[in-house]
Amino acid sequence: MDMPKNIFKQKLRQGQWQVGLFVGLASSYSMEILAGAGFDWLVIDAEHSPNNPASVLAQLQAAAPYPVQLLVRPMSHDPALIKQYLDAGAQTLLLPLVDDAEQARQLVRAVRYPPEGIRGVAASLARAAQWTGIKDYVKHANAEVCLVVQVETRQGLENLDAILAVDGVDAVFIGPADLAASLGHLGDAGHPEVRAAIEAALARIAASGKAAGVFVTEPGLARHYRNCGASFIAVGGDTTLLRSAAVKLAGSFRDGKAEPDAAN
Ligand code: 3PY
Ligand code: MG
Repeated sequence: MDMPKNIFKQKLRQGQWQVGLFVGLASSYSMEILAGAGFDWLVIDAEHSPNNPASVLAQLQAAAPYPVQLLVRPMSHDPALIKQYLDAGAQTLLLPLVDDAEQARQLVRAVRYPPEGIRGVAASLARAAQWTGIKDYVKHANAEVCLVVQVETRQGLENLDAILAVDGVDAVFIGPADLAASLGHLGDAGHPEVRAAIEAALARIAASGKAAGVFVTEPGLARHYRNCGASFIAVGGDTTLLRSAAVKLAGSFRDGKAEPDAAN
């Protein structure tokens, strides 16, 4: 079997518009529903959600038959954890809270085999390598791995140009919730200062030739951020979709008004 191409990475390089969803329910069963829903990409969240390499593996397996690209967001920059997700078959990783170029360089090293990096080698134990079934997996792996770093703090914004200059960083994704908190506007990602910072960051990322991404839930804002330079966006999360649909349904069968959706 030949090395599977990383379609998400190819499309990032071509500047193609890709729409995705955060997946936090930590269930291979609901993952399969989402995998067939029509998104370009889904990111399995193991930063905030109760996921681990075993539960992420089950979700990667559930989504595999569907035409959707899978990303994994690890809880930390730990190279040992990164190695497990890559071996489980994640080709694209979304790393949270990348604040400076040195962190970005260490992440590039974590996702690559030597001599460019430090990823440990055990193709016989790796689903990604089809347990040696993929021809020359270890020789092709570095080229197919896609590294997306999240810039979502004041420090990250200050160091954005240096982060963008790191070879091996394929894209930068802005996290509005953490960025708002870091800029002194906890819980208010729509604050004008946060919006302005996101707009400026997207333009800088796009001007650098790397792909820019952002989390956004309003269609109008998605169009606006696309005009600012974003080429891939997350438009929500499975937890929020389930909750809002459930609250709406429950409310529609009561006399009183339905509980309003939470802001975050
Ligand atoms: C954030 O908003 O902080 C995220 O990490 C996801 O968008
Ligand atoms: Mg965040």
